[in-house]
Amino acid sequence: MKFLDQCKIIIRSGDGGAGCVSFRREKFIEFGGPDGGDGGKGGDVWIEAADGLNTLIDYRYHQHFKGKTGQHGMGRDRHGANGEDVVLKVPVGCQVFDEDGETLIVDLDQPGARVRLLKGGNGGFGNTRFKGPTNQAPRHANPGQPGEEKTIWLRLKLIADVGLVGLPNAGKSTLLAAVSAARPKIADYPFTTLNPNLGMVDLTANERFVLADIPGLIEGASEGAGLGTRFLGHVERTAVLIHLVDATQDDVAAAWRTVRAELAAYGAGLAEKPELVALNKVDALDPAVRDERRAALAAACGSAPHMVSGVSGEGVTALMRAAYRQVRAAKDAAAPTPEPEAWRP
Ligand SMILES: Nc1nc2c(ncn2[C@@H]2O[C@H](COP(=O)(O)OP(=O)(O)OP(=O)(O)O)[C@@H](O)[C@H]2O)c(=O)[nH]1
Ligand SMILES: [Mg+2]
Repeated sequence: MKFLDQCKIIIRSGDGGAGCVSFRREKFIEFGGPDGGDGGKGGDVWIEAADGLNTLIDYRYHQHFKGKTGQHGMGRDRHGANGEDVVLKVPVGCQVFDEDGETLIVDLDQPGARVRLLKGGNGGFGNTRFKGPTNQAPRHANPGQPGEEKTIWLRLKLIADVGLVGLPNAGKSTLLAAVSAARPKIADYPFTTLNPNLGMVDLTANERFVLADIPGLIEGASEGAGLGTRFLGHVERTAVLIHLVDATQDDVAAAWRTVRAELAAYGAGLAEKPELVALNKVDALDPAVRDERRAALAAACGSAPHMVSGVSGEGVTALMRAAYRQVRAAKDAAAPTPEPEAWRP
């Protein structure tokens, strides 16, 4: 399935139905009086976060959504039927922005979250409603209220617990494939990954988290170089970033700094997020080079990097455990689990 994480759509709520002008006419009943019913309400436009969706591709070819018009009122005091609502189903993690692309209207970060974006127009009053002591036979009714129209942006920010960042070819996709059932494309050239990939990492039956692999970052990505930094939105909500540095390059410290600079330039709190630095592809180095590169990277980032290899599996479990600890800590901080009651006989 194609992946699409941003699109613009036009929504419109339904117009209200018009009220009716009608008079009661029956044999032997003189001056039957007004009996025009009200119009029905126009359909609303709702948006709902649905489980099981992971792209906005449905909105690529269908961009206009309109609530139905309410039915007009009818004689004999019959009310028009309300117009049907439209419900836009989007993946969990979708944000809705105003036409300017910046004003956040709603963030659908919980499955089942449902919000009304536009309200349908009210139906107009029929002439029965205008009956009064002075005007007992009103010959007018209200038209229905028109619906509203709006252009909105849908932007998907995937929900993952841990994000993988690094230069192109750092081995991010290889690592994701090593620890989860995901099968991302892996190849020996930069920008193999064009869209984010998610994988579920199962440490034990109840210790699991979602790992996101995103395209590589290069120097100047925040100014649009390479694939840019837009896909960093998919790791904005993670608890921790795993920063992979390819150990087979000469200057590992510079590689680390380049990616850090791009994270800082992107903003949105990515630079402040906990980071696990990992020197990857250590299987390809001889011990002397290995120690030298580890020292160079440690000096740059200020902590001992994890030594891992997505190919041989070395250090991978320890790295995933460390990531899981951060995920756990972040979850506990968000919603502290209540202390179990002490058991007393
Ligand atoms: N020796 C060795 N090679 C690796 C390791 N991990 C990845 N590679 C190789 O490095 C190359 C790039 O791997 P990918 O996993 O596609 O790298 P990526 O970071 O996802 O790259 P982009 O998607 O282009 O950003 C591939 O040829 C892999 O076989 C590793 O641990 N050891
Ligand atoms: Mg990749």
